[in-house]
Amino acid sequence: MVKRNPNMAKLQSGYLFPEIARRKKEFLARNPKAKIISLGIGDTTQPITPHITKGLHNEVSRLGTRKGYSGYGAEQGLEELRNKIAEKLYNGIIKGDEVFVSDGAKPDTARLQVLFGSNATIAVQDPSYPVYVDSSVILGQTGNYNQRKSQFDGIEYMECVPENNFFPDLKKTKKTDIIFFCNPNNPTGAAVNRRQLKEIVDFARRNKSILVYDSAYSQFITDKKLPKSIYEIEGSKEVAIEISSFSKPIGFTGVRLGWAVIPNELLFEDGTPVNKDWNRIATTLFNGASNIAQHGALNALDAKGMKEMRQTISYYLENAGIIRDSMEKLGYEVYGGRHAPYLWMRVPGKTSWEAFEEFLGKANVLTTPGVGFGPSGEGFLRLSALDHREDVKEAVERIERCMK
Ligand code: PGU
Repeated sequence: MVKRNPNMAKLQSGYLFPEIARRKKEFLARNPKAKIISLGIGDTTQPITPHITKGLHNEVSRLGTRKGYSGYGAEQGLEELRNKIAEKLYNGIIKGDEVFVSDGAKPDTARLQVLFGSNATIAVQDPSYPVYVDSSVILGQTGNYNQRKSQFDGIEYMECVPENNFFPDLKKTKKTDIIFFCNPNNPTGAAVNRRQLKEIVDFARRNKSILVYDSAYSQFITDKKLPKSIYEIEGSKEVAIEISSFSKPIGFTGVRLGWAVIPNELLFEDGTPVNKDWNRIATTLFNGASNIAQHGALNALDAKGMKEMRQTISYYLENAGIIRDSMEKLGYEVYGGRHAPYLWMRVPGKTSWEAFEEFLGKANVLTTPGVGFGPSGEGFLRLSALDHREDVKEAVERIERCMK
């Protein structure tokens, strides 16, 4: 028999979201009549808007014709889309040939870990999107799990809590090869200002680290003074990769489309351009994003599509406002929801999983336990606002009624 990859055994329980789905199923088996509303996984609910749908549709029709058919595309994505991302989403501060279109930010994270290899060391915000830590564990970068600290010994956890305004103390942060930094942050919803982002870039430059900046929620930033992209910060091109996604802003969670930006200036120690190796990884482990999805995105990035995108985002942010107002009325300490579709809420006197079970049991509302995002998330819940308005309203009504 084949020996199991020992790194798989180091992963703590199942991946967070399937674990939540499992608990939901268990609850429904015990309470078959319960009507659960999910403010749990950050999955979109609103239909893809008309102009973007048209982009998808037209490509499907073309594929059904002899003249319009296309097979494998460029692994890096359609040139037109790469240029349009650079122009419309980055105002030309990066170039099209630095954009690598993909099937999403999650698979790009996994491929980046393969690129960095098993000897790389990583730092993460604590709490953060669990994929950074879990992919690092799978690659064998992490050392052992420390039960007492609820941390992996080989990972640098940068505490981001209300007490430090969700911004890490970099004086206390050890040097690592890679720093994962998600802004606006999942799960806390916190968005950094320009000065803070410059601190992160300067820190990476001093330590000669690579910063992997996850901007999956950047389109939710409504304050024009706040930076959306890492490349708005001087000196970032020599240290930063940006990964991002069409999942949340245009409802492509199921369609699947994202991108990574790897600037030409970013080099490894021996002088090899990082994007040369990324190209090798992309051409070997990935066969290009779906041509249908890419044509949807082309429409999303013209004037009509961008307007639709803004409308979708406003809808979700209004949901976030409804949830925030209600939870504050109930006396909860609530963060986020202004530049991200997530609310981050303290649950005093309870563990995250206890609060998760209580919300599910009493109000039949599914949430995400904060501890699933890292040890500093203990004692918090994350609520997603990516839902139908009527479900959001009903969920908060139920919480107000049942959780007083
Ligand atoms: N990056 C961040 C920070 C995310 O929160 C998510 C999705 C992704 C990347 C994934 O983007 P794709 O482009 O769709 O691959 N986070 C959701 C969904 C859970 C999951 O497992 O991805 C969430 O609820 O946190």
